[in-house]
Amino acid sequence: MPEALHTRFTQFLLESEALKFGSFTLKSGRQSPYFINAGAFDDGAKIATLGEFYAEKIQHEIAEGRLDSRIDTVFGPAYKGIPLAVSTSIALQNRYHATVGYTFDRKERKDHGDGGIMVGKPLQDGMNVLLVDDVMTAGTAVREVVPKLKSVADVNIIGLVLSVDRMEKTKDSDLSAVQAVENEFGFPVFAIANVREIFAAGKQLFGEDGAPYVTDQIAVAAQTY
Ligand code: OMP
Repeated sequence: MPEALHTRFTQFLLESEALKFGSFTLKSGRQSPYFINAGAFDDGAKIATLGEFYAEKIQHEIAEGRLDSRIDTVFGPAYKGIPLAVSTSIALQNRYHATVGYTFDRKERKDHGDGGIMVGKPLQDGMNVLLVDDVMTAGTAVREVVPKLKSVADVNIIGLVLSVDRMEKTKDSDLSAVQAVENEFGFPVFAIANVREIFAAGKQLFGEDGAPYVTDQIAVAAQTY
């Protein structure tokens, strides 16, 4: 039987050194003993593999009936979402013969040429848009980008696919940030892996005594969810 998607993804995160242990200050100001850096997928081989993980997750969720099979464009918020949207649309084409667009936003409005705030497949009313992003902690990034998309066209956002769900709780409820976003916007959020799966797979890959430093770090990091 092939290894589970999240186990293969954990191996890829570790090999690419995208999963780091130490002391990190997050965007939200929280401290964390681990950090997922999507910037580590910095060559053609890694970004192509990353796109294949996204495409596999998307196909799986479509097959399970949790995600609409009609995707008009994959949207990745600037900047880190740009290579995600592009590599995912390439992988959907190459692996699954599914032709979908890719779209991303400009951080600053351009006032010459086409003058738009979006690049790639133009957004139009009624289009099915699938969001992709790297990591969700508090959901700040997605809350910024949804109104931006809606200001351009009345698109249907059919879901959000992340690399990693850090499974962090919101400040004022028992919900995780992912659950809060699902409730707030009414679309499903999927992650190729969540931290619980990553740390479980990490232990399995390293063995209990194979790499004490890593397993100790995993134990500390696991206390955050
Ligand atoms: P939210 O927008 O609050 O959900 O935070 C997620 C963003 O924080 C990501 O898009 C990254 O820019 C950054 N981040 C990581 O990349 N990896 C992490 O492990 C944690 C964060 C973070 O700062 O929370």
